[in-house]
Amino acid sequence: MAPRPTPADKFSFGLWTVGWQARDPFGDATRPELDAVEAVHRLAELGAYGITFHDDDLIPFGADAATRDQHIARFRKALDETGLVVPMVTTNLFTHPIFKDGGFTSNDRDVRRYALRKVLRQVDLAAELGASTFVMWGGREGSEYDLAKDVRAALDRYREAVDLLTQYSIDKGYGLRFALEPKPNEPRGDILLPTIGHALGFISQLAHPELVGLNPEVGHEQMAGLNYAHGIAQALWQGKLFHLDLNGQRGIKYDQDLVFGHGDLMNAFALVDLLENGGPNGGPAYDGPRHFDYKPSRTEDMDGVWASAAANMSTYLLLKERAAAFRADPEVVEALAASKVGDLNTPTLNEGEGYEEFLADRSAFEDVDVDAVAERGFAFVRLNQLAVEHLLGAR
Ligand SMILES: [Mn+2]
Repeated sequence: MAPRPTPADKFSFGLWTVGWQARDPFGDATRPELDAVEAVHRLAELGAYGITFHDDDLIPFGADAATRDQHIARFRKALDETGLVVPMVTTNLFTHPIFKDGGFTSNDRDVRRYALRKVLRQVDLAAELGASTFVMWGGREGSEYDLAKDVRAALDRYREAVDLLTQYSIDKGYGLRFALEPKPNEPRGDILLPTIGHALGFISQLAHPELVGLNPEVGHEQMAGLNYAHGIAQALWQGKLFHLDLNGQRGIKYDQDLVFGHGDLMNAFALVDLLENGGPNGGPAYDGPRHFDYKPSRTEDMDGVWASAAANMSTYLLLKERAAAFRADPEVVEALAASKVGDLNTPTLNEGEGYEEFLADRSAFEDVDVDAVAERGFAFVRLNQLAVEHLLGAR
C-alpha cells in the first residue's frame, strides 16, 4: 500500500503541471483546459500543501487590470477554502513571441526593459500571496548561433536584472529569496546558466548573492548527463538549495518531465535519502517544499492527470520509507562502516597540524606500505546491492 500524503509532507505542484493540455511540437492538445480553482481543490483533496504558478498560468498575457484582479481574487478564494499555500511563484519569459530571443538577455533592449517590468509586477504578486521564493527559469535566455550572442554581455545583462530584483525586494521589505533554475537546452539550442555549477558561479558575481540560490530540476541536470543527487548535495553544501523541482527523466534526450521516480529510480532513492536523512544527526537536510514540476504524459486523460499527480507524492513517500529502513538496517550500518563512508568526515590533517608538521610525519608518506594500502577493497558494490534490495522491498 502506498502511503497517503498530508500537508505536513509539504508537497507542492506547479499550476502548469496538472494544467498542461499536452500540446507538443508535433501535436495538438489532448486534454481540455483546467481551471485554476479546480486545480487548487483537486490538489488539496490529494493531500498537497502548496501550489505554484507562472504569472501567465493564472492571468492571461496582456489581460487588463480588472481581469487580472478577478483572476487573482478567484484564486485567493480557492486558497482560503482549501488551506493550500503559495510557497513559490515564478515568471514566464518564454511563451510570448516577444521573448523569442530571451527576456533579460534579449539582444533587443526594448524586450529587456519590458521583461524586467513584467517580472517586477510578478514579484509584487509573490509578496501579496505570501510566497517566500521567486523562481527564475530562463528558458529563452540563450542562443542557437554562437556568433549571434555575446555571452559575456548577456551575463552582464542577466546580472543587471537579478541585481535590480533583489534590490527591489529589499527596499519593499518583501523578504523574497530568488532561485535560478538551470537547464542545458530546450527551447534554446544552448541556454545560459546550463547547470547547477554554472548557476553557482554566476551567483558569486551578484550584488546580493545571499538572496539568490537555486531551483534545480531532476530532468534538467540529467539532460546534461549529470548526477542530480550530487548536484543537490553541492547546492546544500553551499547553502544554495532554496527550492527544487522533482520529476523523472530517462537519459540524455528531450525534457520528459515524467513522474518523480519514473526515470532514474536509484538516483531518486539517493536523493530522497539525502533530503530526508542527510541533515545533522540524520534528520532532514532540506525543509522547503517538495515541489513537483512534471507533465502528465500526453497519453493521459483527466483521470490520468490526477492519478499521475498522486503518483509523484506516493513515490516520494515510498522512497522516504525505504530510505528510513535502509538507514535502520544493522547490515547497512555495518556495510557503510566497511566502506568507510563516515570516515570521510574526519579531516585529513590532524588538529592544529600545518604543512610543516605534516611534512615531518613519516607515517603519512615515507613509511606507508603503498602496496598494502592499494590492496584494500572498498566494498561499495555490496553497499549498493543492499540499497537495491531495500528499494525492491526484499528487506
Ligand atoms: Mn523539465
